[in-house]
Amino acid sequence: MVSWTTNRQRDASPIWVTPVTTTTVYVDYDGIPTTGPNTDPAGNRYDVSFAVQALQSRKIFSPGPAGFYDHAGWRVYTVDNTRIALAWGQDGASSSAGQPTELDLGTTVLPFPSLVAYNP
Ligand SMILES: [Ca+2]
Repeated sequence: MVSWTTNRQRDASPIWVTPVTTTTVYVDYDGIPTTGPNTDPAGNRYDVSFAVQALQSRKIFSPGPAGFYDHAGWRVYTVDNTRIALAWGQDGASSSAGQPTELDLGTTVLPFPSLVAYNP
């Protein structure tokens, strides 16, 4: 009999972000710009931000809680029009050995620009 156990005490598959130029990357965990503890220069509410150097690969981990490391619905953005590339995938440095259900998956994150509308 095989016992399948997984270390669910950390986020083994973070979001990876790389900006074209040095910028601040903002993360809003629920994707709702009217909620969150902080306010960006554009007036949107967000959860955390990071200063990221040009072409640096920065990992962004889910805050949890343990066992529920979910990135669904996150909004990752800049406010200075800096283009960023995002991917989601396993981080070998944050993974555990012998974790059969800690899947080695990954994908690019497609950009969805915000709709800007106004009444002239
Ligand atoms: Ca929010």
